[in-house]
Amino acid sequence: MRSQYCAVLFVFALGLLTSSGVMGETITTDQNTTGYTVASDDLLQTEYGSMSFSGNSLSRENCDGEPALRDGLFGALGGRSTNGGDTATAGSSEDPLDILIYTLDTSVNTLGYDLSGITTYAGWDGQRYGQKYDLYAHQVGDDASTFSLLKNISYRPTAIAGGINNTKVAIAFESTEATGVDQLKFVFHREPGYDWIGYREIDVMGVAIQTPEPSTLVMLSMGLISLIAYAWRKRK
Ligand SMILES: [Ca+2]
Ligand SMILES: [Ca+2]
Repeated sequence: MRSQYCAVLFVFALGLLTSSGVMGETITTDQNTTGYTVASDDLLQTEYGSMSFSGNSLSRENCDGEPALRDGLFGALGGRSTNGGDTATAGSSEDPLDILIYTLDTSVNTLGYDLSGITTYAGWDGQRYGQKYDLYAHQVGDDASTFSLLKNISYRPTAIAGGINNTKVAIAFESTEATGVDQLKFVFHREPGYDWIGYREIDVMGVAIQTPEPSTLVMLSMGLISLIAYAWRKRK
């Protein structure tokens, strides 16, 4: 009896922790001078629908602009176009802010996607290697303007001397944090003294929410009806 009581208390405590957000997303950061291998099979590439951008520019210094963020390449070290970088510059100004919205394809996966994580990469031959943005998600069925804040990212370690600096920010979500998602919004910020940052890739990891097959639904309903009938007969 005592162990049952403890088990109930444990489950209750776990529920409280989860609902208060204590078990929220985890952030891992990394910095190097050698570059990163990025994903080419993430949702932003396999389930890309469309994108919209408002703000200043994602192609300062003749950089490649938005397509660089979902092409599966980190690109040559150095970032700016003259170095052969694969780069979108973002955070040009705070007025107006650079805002990028990605819409995932929900023509087949109508219930949206459960996200497990988002990883962003930056790199430059000077000081524009840090990352600073706010990440929001929109869920299937919500009003067009309803986005919920997932995370504020601000990561700019001291430069590794003598090297071309690159950074990686990996956000891992709990299973219920980013569910039924069909749009992601990135609001980019500048860093003091550096009006834009050289982003290289945005990898969005997750799975499509499966719509139950009609036959599965019928079988489930029949099973449920049988159970209710059995319970009812037993009571009598
Ligand atoms: Ca990718
Ligand atoms: Ca890229």
